[in-house]
Amino acid sequence: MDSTSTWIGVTMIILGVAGIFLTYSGISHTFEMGMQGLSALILFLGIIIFAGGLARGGFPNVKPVHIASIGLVVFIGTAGLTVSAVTYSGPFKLLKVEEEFLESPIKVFVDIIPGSWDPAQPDNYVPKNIRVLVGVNHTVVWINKEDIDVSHTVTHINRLFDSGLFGPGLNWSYSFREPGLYQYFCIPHPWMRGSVEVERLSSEEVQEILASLGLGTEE
Ligand SMILES: [Cu+2]
Repeated sequence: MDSTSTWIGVTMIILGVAGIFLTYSGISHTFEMGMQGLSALILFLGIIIFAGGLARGGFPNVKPVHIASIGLVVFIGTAGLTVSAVTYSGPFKLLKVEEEFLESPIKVFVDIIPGSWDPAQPDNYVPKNIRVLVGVNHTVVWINKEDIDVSHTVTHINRLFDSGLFGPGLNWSYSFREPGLYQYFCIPHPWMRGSVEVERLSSEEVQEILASLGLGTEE
C-alpha cells in the first residue's frame, strides 16, 4: 500500500516534469498555458503522495531526516518552477507571447534583396545589422524584394518572433519593446541572418530626438 502510493507519486512527478518540459521546449504551442498549469498540479500532487508513501515506509532504507530534506529541496524547486512558469520568468521566459506594441513614429526598412535564397550570395537582409531606439524607430519592416517566387521568414533564433513565410512584394513588421540584441534568420534559408539591436533612452531624450526631427509632441 505504502509502496504503491510512493510509486504513484513517482509516476505523477515524472508526468508533471515531462509536461513542464514539453511546454518549455515549445512543442505544444496551442496548449502551453493549460499544460503548464496541469503539469504543475500533477507534479504537486505527485510530491504530496510520494512524501506520504515515503513517510509510511515506501522506501525502507531511507531515514526520515533524509526524506524531510529531500522533500524540502524538491518542494522549493517545484515551487520555484511553478512561480517562474506563472510569471514567465527564468526558464519559462521564452514562453511569453509578445503582445503587439504600438508602432514607432519612424519605421526602419530592411530589404530582403533579390537572390537572398541563394546560399552563394552573401547579402540577403539589407542592412543586415541595425540599431533602433524604443519610442523613435522601434518598428522594423522587412520587405521581400525577390524577383522570383521565393518566400522568406524573419524568425528570432529563440522564437521570440516569427513572421511566417511571406512572398515577393509582401512585407512583415515587428515593433521592439525591450532593449537587447535580437538575432534572427530565415527558416527555409538558414544562412540568411540578421540582427536588431534595441536601445532604450529616457523619455526626455526620446522627446528631444523626436523634437529635433520635427516629430515632437507640442505643449
Ligand atoms: Cu529565406
